[in-house]
Amino acid sequence: MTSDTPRKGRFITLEGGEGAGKTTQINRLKDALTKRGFDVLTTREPGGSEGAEQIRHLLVNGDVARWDSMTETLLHYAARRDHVEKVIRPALEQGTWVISDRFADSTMAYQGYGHGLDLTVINGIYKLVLGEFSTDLTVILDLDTEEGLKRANSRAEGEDRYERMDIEFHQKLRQGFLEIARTSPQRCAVIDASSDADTVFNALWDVISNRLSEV
Ligand code: Z5A
Repeated sequence: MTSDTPRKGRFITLEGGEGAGKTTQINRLKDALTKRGFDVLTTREPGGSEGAEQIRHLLVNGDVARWDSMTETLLHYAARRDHVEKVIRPALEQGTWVISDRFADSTMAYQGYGHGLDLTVINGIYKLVLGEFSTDLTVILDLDTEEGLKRANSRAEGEDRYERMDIEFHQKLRQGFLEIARTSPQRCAVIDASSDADTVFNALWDVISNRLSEV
């Protein structure tokens, strides 16, 4: 890359079960990267663009059994396509670092490992919708399922359709995230999220600075 080539942004995602602390850590990470001179955009899924936020409303509210796993996956991918094309890709092209609270690994964990939709079908939808687009780094915050639900319930927000799913479902998706990390070690890192927020952030920062050479 010559000095005239615009610097491309990096795409980082945080993943994990309910209440793992993603939002808390993303805010800290944004501050730390901004202090080092990076332009940082934080966003979330489902949502992150105007259209995707409208689809989010259909996904996080209402009856637990409102969608079958295929319909739910297609809704997440419709939202994701809009989010990537309207927000994430343009920001990366401007050199902005984008940090998203959840992305495609959540579909694999929740709709695949959790709800049992065939993993190869989900991979096929990914390729169809996003092609070769991928994260530069995905950090999975791993936390005991019951502790995560306790933390999430303490917020009482209302967008709780997933939180109301049974404990076995949440345990399956926790194992799903660990399996994703095991099969994609170059792209993913797992952090123990059970400690206090400062300790978790120190572990997150170690991963960011070890894996991304610009930091
Ligand atoms: N979903 C899906 O099924 N498929 C998909 O493809 C995608 C998503 C993209 C969106 O919810 C739902 O959509 C999600 C999966 C599904 N399931 N749910 N619910 P969301 O993203 O809006 O909600 P969430 O992912 O569960 O986020 P959350 O509950 O907001 O959790 P969090 O961001 O990981 O945690 P937090 O808000 O930072 O912290 C939660 C509480 O714990 C809060 O009171 C903190 O102050 C506290 N906290 C944070 N860190 C700590 C530590 N270290 N110790 C103690 N307490 C802490």
